[in-house]
This record gives sequence, structure tokens and C-alpha cells, in this order.
Amino acid sequence: MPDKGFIGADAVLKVFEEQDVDVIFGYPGAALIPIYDRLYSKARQVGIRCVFRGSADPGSLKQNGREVHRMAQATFTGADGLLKVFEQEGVNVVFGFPGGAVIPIYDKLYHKIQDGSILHVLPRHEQGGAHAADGYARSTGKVGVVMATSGPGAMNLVTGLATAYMDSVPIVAITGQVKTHAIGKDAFQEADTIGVTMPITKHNYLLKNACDLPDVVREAFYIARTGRPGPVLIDVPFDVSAAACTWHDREFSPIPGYDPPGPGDPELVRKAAEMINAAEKPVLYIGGGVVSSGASDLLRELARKTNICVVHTTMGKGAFPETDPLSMGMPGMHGMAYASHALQHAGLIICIGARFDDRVTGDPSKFAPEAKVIHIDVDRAEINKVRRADVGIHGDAKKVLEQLLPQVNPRQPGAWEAHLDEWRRTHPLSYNTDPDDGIAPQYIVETLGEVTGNEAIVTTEVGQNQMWACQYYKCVRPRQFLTSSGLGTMGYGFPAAIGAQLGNPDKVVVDIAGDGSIQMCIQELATAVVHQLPVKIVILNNSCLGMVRQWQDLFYDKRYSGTLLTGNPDFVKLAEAYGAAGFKVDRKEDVRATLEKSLEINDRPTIMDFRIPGEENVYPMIPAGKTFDDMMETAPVGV
Ligand SMILES: Cc1ncc(C[n+]2csc(CCOP(=O)(O)OP(=O)(O)O)c2C)c(N)n1
Ligand SMILES: [Mg+2]
Repeated sequence: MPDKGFIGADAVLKVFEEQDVDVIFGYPGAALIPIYDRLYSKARQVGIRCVFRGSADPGSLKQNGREVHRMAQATFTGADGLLKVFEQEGVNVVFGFPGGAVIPIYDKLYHKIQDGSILHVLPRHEQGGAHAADGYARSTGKVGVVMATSGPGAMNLVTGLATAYMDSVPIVAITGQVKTHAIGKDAFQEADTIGVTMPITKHNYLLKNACDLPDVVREAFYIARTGRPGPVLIDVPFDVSAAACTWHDREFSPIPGYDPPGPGDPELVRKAAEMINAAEKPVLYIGGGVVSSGASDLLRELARKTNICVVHTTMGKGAFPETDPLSMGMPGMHGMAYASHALQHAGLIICIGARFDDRVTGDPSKFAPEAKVIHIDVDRAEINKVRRADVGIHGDAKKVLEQLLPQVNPRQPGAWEAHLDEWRRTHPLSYNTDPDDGIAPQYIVETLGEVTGNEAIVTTEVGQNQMWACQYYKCVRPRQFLTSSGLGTMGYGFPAAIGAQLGNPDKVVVDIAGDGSIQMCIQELATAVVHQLPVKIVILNNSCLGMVRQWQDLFYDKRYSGTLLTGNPDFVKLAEAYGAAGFKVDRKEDVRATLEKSLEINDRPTIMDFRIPGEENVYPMIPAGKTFDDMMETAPVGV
């Protein structure tokens, strides 16, 4: 990037200087690169030091414990009401971390844990619990449940809730709160959980009355899983969960102002069918909405009947089998070049459950200039948000496809499909296979696909590892690929894999990880070991925060400010310290055998530390905010 003289980042650093700031605890990311770049030249640059862990302070247990004991003996309490709704909702796994404010709930939970009706999974950090509930939900289609105490416990859920919110994942989060009379008084372990989580939940409640609890919890599950799914949080003060409550077996009543859509407007569906029947250069552009509405089978029917090719977002990965000849892969920033060609030159884009995210469109004003757009979405706010729709259908993807399918005509491949084939042939994904250059990360992911027969549930961390997973692991069914798409949360993949493995005990579950991201929730190794979960962790270890380093490499003259990961642990010893299996791999010949060996380990997690070249970049790349014409398909000459 050209030097723009004195920029905002310089002003920040100048004020730091005035204020005598000489130590910064920081973690870089795309949004901070300009500041990191200026920081690079400061003499006393301090490396990456970030405090990830916080934990609930159990200091109040003793004092509150007596009170709980007394109250809990008496009657049916708010906590009982909560657990009875869990039973009705079919909840059998709860990811939770206790603390003073949730003791009344944990006291009642004790019996459910004892009689085996609920499996309680204790993560080692509430963030891990939230991601695990998320992975459980994404992989099973059920609502994930996570629980945490007030204050620090609830605050530790924030990243997990924001992650789930951005990717529309149904979670019910129960947080403890200080007693109602103490709210607003800066009581011990008080935080304004409702205020903090308002923008990152689909809905949230602060309960004041135990008798409301059953109805509210039922409503929370309903809101989380219907319409555009998302996390819902219920903040339960200590005294509310401990207070007597009367149980009503009430019918669930509709919620005023909340009306999840069903089928689309028939007239608009008819228009959409007309456009599809007349289209010469159509593309199906599909996202996570297809997965969450269960519309994959119908999508397949539509694509096969009409011979229309399918491109998918990261959230839509697996909604259409990537092994199908009609699959054109993922377009956008790090998508396949041929998929971007298809979308960019389309005459008609049929967008189903996707949202024209900037990672797909780049500069929206230059995106797919010739295309007419049909946009089907469960959330009215998505239609016309980024790209104007010629026909916008507000409805549930599955129901709209049921309406649409009989109205579309079979279509034979023609000139457009010849173009698609040509792009596939002339712009394939490719990578450096020179054995002298070390183990190619792409080869590791490809080999993983082969040894798991493309059948594993794959979670990812964030960064280059995530993009290589998207590019090289071919998914064949929905709910198979779990990744933090919208928020891009490092630390998501491993706990999400724990949730996925608990929800799918018979499946192979693999987390494709970076050496940076895996350290953000590494403590969950204990959780996986305790529950004997055979999650496989494939670390693509480049000893750096690779994706940010890639931007610095390409756009900041290789000023690697804050992105080199010195001090990585010995991952094999770390695995062993937790009771997991660990392998280090630094020769290409050992890649396949190690992956195969990990598949035989069925009673504990396995870490595989694959040493890959630090300078490997992800291509293709369309730089942020740029256009299709700026795509770098391979490394620029000289880089
Ligand atoms: C919690 C969090 N902090 C910072 C970032 C910014 N960020 C995006 S990718 C990346 C590098 C990740 O490094 P690593 O896990 O080693 O993956 P690699 O890119 O090397 O494969 C960073 C720091 C983020 N996405 N999430
Ligand atoms: Mg890395």
C-alpha cells in the first residue's frame, strides 16, 4: 500500500506516546493491520501477548451454598421449571460452567446428570462451551444449550454468541445473574449481560419472576430455531431460579410481532420461475439458509432438473455435493477462480439463503454487472441490502423451492455450460507440488479428504487453514462443514468439533487448524479427553498468523508486525500432557500414514502437528474491497 503520510494509525501511536504507553498487549487482525504496520517501526515494539483466559470466581459459593440448600428443598423452583422445559425440548446435552449465580440450577441439574437424562459437559472456558453448543447445533440441526454464571462467566460467552449470531446458529444460553434486588448496584460478579448481548443475540430476556420461567424458556427455543435461526439468551437472577414456581402445562401461544415466514408470495415465485425458464446464463448461488431450512434435497432436484450450476458460500458448503458435476465450488475472495468467473458473468443469479457478503462480492458496485437477481431469503432485511433483487422472495427456502420446482422447465446444457467447462479447465485450483519446498498444506487437506472418503465432519479455525479447508476438502452433505464464516473467530474449530462429536458419535470429526487459532481454545483438550472424544486436530503449522502475514506480505512490503508466532509449544508434548495422542509430521511421505493412524484412535483426541512452509499463501485472492478483475490467481511474480 502506498505511504499516505500521517495517517490515523500514526495519530493513535502519537497519543500513546504522549500518554507514556510503552507496553501494548495486542493481537493483530485485518482491521488492525494499518496500526500494526505503524507499530512495526516503533523501537520498543512488543510482541503478541494476549490474555485469553478468565474464569468464574468461586468465592461466593460457600456463602450462597447454604441459602440454596435451604430453598431448593422446599418446592418446585424456577430451576425445576427450566429443566422441565429442557426435557420437553429434548435437550440431552448441556455445555455449562458453574458459578455462584447458577448454583440453584446446578443443584437441580445434579439429579438429571445422575439419572443420565442430561449429559453435562464442562468446558474449560465458557467460550469453549458456547462454540461447542454451536458445533452441536450446526452438525445435528438441534438447538444447542450453553450455561454460564453471572459476570465473568456470561462475558466469556460473548465471542461464542456473536459467532453463532453472525452465522445464524440456534443456541439457547442460560446465564446466572445477581439477585434481583442487587441488579444495578455493581454487586459481586454483576455485569449487564442483557445490554452486552443485545446486539449479538436474536433475542434476550432478563427474568424477574420464577413463574415466567417455563413460558420464557419454551419461547426462547422457539425463537432460536424458527425463521432465521440464532442465539437467544435468558438471564436468570439467583433468587428467580431458587424461588418457588408453579408449573403450567400451557399450550404454546404465538408471540406478538414474531411471525417466521412460510412459503413465498405465489406471484413472485411464478415470476422467478419465468425468469429461470428464460435464462441463458443462470447460476444458483447458495448459502447457509439452504442448510438450516433443510432444503438441500430440493436444491439438488432443482439443479439437476434445470442443469443449472451451483456456487456456494462458506456457509453453504455441503448443501450441494461438491463432487457433483454441477458444483462450481466457492466464489469470492479465496474462492475458486472458475466459480468467480461463473458468478461474475452470470445473466441470472438465483440466490438462495445467502447474503451477497463482501467476501463474495468484493466491491458490490462492480459485482456481476449483467446479472438479474432472484433472491430467496427467510430474513426480509437481507433482500436488497447489498444487491438489488429483480425478484425478492421472502420465505423459507425449503417451502419456496417446493413451490418453484414444479414450475421450472427441464433445460439442456448449452453455450453457457461450455463456458463453465472452459473456465474449470483453464482456471483450476493449483498449488506448489515441489517436494523441496516442504509439505504443501493443500496436499494435507486433499489427503485428509481421501482417507476420510469426504465423509468426515470438518470444523475449521480461521485464517489460511480455513481457506485451504474450503478449497480442498470436498463436502457431500449438509451440516458437514462447520466454520466461523461471518465473525471469523479464531478458536472456534476445536470446541465446535467437540460439540459435533458429541452430537455425532459415529462420525469422524476433524478440526483443520492453524497454530495460532488452536491456542485460543486449547484448554478444551481436557474436555475432549474426559469425554473420550476422538476428535482429530490437523494443525497446519506455519509458525505464524498466516493470513494476516499474507496481507502484510502482499500489501505492506513484508513488514511482519506482530504476526510471527515465536514460542509455540511442542504440540505433541502438550497433547500428551492432557492425555491426548500427538504426532509431529515434517515429511510429506508421512502425511497419509499419520492421518490414517489417527483414524484408528477412538478413545481420545489426536493432535497432528504438520510443519508447513511459513511463506505459503492462499490463492486465488481478490483483495478486500476490490473486484473480480483484480483477482490474483497465483502468487504475483517476484513474491
Ligand atoms: C479472535 C481473533 N483474533 C484475531 C483474528 C484476526 N486473524 C484472522 S486470521 C489470523 C491468523 C490466524 O493464524 P493461524 O491460526 O495460525 O492460521 P493461519 O492463517 O496461519 O493458517 C488472525 C490473527 C481473528 N480472526 N480472530
Ligand atoms: Mg498459522
